[in-house]
Amino acid sequence: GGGAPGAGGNGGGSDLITVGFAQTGSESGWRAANTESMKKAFSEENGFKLTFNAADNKQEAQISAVRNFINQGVDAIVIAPITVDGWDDVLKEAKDAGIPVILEDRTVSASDDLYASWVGLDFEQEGRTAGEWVKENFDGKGANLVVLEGTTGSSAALDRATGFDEAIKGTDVKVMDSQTGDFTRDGGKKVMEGYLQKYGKDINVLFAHNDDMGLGALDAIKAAGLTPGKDIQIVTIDAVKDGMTALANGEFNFIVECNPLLGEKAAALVKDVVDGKTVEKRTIVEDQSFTQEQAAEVLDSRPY
Ligand code: GYE
Repeated sequence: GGGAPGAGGNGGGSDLITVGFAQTGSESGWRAANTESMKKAFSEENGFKLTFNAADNKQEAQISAVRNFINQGVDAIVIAPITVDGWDDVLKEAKDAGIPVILEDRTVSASDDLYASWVGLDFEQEGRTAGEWVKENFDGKGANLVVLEGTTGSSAALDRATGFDEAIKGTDVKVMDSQTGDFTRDGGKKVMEGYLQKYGKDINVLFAHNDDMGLGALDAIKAAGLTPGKDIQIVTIDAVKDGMTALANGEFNFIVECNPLLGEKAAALVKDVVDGKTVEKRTIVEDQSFTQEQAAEVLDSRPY
């Protein structure tokens, strides 16, 4: 926790907007890029005094971080909610305290009058794009697919699964198994080891809800004597540097982008809300997708 900068010779900071940011944790490369983007945008130079908290992927820790921000009486709270459910009470507490809440990245199931605004990505569309790639490349060939799901109960995992399942519906792509790897490399590796033990060489496609789990799975696949990208084709989501490198090297086959650079948009929303301006309830940031050839072309110019 902590991280609030000290008085930096700018008059004690009374003119700065105080913001508490409750981040999920540090589970992935995407998260590292998102945290950096947020810290940069919520800098003193830009008129903010940020208190950063990372909850190590634990919902209770994240909720208590938000409660601490309410008790501190910050001007605004930003949350990247780990899971969709469980937010009603603490969001009501913030509302009663007159502290506006801006969500970034993932969504919540709570009523949208409990927060001022959300900025993030269309996770369902990301899943659909991944599923359409699988459909195009495997329908009619009888694919045996396994899934590495993101954090259970997170909107990113739930919506990606919905979009993906919709896209492969009615095809002869068989989903052999689907388990959570918690969006981490380690989780992806462990779950993939289990899949390989159980299904062996029958697996020929892997859909990982993020790059990091796909990268962890690469270790398991190689250890099993198989060639990733060939024996098992791999589609992931995020397009962080390590994922794009694996794609350019032929170890991944397709990546759907998920843009982590949400800091500036979140900071602009906070500023407007604190100034009493009306803001959009939802802001969706556009994503692209990449083949192996496209990854090789753009790799050097990727900012994260
Ligand atoms: O895809 C994953 C991260 O919520 C969009 O969380 C985010 C996801 C991202 O851990 O890498």
